Amino acid sequence: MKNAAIAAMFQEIADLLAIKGDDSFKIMAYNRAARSVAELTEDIAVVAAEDRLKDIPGIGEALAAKIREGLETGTCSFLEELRREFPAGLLEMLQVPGVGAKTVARVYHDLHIQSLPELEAAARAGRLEGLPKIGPKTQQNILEGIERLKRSQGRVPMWSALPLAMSMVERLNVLPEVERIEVAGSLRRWKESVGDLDLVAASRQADRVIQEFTHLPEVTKVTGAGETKASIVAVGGVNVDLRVLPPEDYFTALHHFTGSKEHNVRLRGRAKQMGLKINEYGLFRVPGDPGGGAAGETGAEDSAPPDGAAEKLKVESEEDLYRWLGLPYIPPELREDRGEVEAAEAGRLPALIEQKDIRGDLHNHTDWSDGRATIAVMAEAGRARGYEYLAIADHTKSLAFARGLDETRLRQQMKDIAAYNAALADGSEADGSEADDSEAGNSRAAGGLRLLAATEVDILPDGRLDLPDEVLSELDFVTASVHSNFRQTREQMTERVCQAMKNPNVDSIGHPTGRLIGRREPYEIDMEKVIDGARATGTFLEMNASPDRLDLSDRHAREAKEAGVKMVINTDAHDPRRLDEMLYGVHNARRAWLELDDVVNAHPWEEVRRWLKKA
Ligand code: DGT
Ligand code: CA
Ligand code: CA
Ligand code: ZN
Repeated sequence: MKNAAIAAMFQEIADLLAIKGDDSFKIMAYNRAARSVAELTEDIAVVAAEDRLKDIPGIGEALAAKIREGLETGTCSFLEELRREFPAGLLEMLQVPGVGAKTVARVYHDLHIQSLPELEAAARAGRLEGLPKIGPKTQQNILEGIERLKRSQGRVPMWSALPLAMSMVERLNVLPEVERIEVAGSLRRWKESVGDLDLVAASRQADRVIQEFTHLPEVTKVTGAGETKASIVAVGGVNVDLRVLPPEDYFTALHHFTGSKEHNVRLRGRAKQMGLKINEYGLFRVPGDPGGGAAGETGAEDSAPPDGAAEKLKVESEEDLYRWLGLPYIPPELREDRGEVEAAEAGRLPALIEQKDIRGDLHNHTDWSDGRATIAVMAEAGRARGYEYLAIADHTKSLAFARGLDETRLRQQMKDIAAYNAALADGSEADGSEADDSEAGNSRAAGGLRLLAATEVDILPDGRLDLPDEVLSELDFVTASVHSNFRQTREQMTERVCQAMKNPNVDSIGHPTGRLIGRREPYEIDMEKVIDGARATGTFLEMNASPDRLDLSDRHAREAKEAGVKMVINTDAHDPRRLDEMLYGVHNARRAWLELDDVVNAHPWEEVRRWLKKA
């Protein structure tokens, strides 16, 4: 029973309370606790043992007690009581995109529907549309949601798989029998969602490693355990495969199981033409068989260990493997067969953006709107990460539930920001050199963090902005985003965003498609037109780094790059810790082939300023 299990416990409580129609603040508190615990980088059992549970954001005495109960007993009595009130199938219905607690409560009370299959049957039979607030359109949306759920079933968002993978790797890595261990598969390629986790280990005692693996605390079920590989189901229902190899085979196996399958197929074809053979067992020179055979053209799988005639080549790193194939190293994020092999052959692989290149974050919230921290706390967090600049970009007034700022409050905030910058300039000892807990860019030359006066202005349904141009023109940086009327037609939504980009004060479009990975589809929008519009108007597009958004997606960002549009990688952080999500944004940008020149906030602010339309 560890972090993920405690988080799942709180999430289930929140969901059940919502179905029950309980107090919304209470529900929010459990939701927040679930998220906080899931994001915790420390082992929660350690935090509990050291009596530090209440340091976790959103955890007070009552929730701390439930965590302790969960750690001791594997559940908590409050959850067990709630579970007894409702059939288990109700939670399953909540997984359907677009189906919330209110709908579940209604179909349960009015139609006695208790499971997802029953919900689907009722919707198909048209039995939902008579219910209050459910018309034929809602019923249709529910059916589409069920279809979507079925399609995505089994895949989990990358951000929820990553901590699980890291924790398993850490636990196995301390074993004396384990010489190396790494995450492979789609997670190593930083894909936004993953089907299962693939771990690869080097050891001369595979049986010991398999034994430990199948007994990790994260394991809920062992689905297979052989001499060199094992599969388990982990908390949260994620499948994890482990392969253990002797050290001399480690890198070819790591490469093989990193994939993608399509990338591997391309490499196998190339190997074949060079008289080599590559598979999960290693890299071999095949005597007297240069370029022959059908597999050379198709790259078809040939995974049997080669016969004794083949000479096994020494591969001591992935670089070695690519070198044997006459190629420079191709980073995992590029291994999708999207032209990377051709680019490598031609010596034109992109020099991918790196986290250390990032100089600032241009979209962050504070407690002036729906953020959790003050301007000063966010500024300190930015400074600790070695940033040169940080934009305070709160919501605007039409987002009333987020306490969006009107003109008057925004002007007050601008004064506060100016005062912060002035104070910093006075006491200029407060430079970046104390950046202790920063992973990114702490090697950067000292110099105070500059706060930028910014906003995330709402794009209204008709394409106008939520604040007058007069005040927007006074800001350092303006991100414009859609937060309402997601169900407009494709034409309306495209026109809405293109209209906003024509405004000379709009520097960037925030989270351009509005998707939430695994939870909300992108709104209908013609990204090709948006990209054209961005180029024509000189507007940047955001690559929102929040791992449940990653919006633009890698594909759209690559298209934008090819069209000559610059992108901004922003965390959209609502609390200081979430500034660390820059990591996800950078890897997503790498999947989009982005280089230094493509990324606005990889440049000094003075340079960025010259790229703005109003410059
Ligand atoms: P996922 O799990 O769906 O997110 O995606 P991956 O890429 O992790 O796929 P997975 O777990 O099925 O396999 C891991 C890697 O193993 C994959 O990227 C390449 C390699 N692999 C798996 N099956 C095959 C195969 O049939 N042929 C080849 N060449 N490689 C394979
Ligand atoms: Ca996988
Ligand atoms: Ca797998
Ligand atoms: Zn937003």
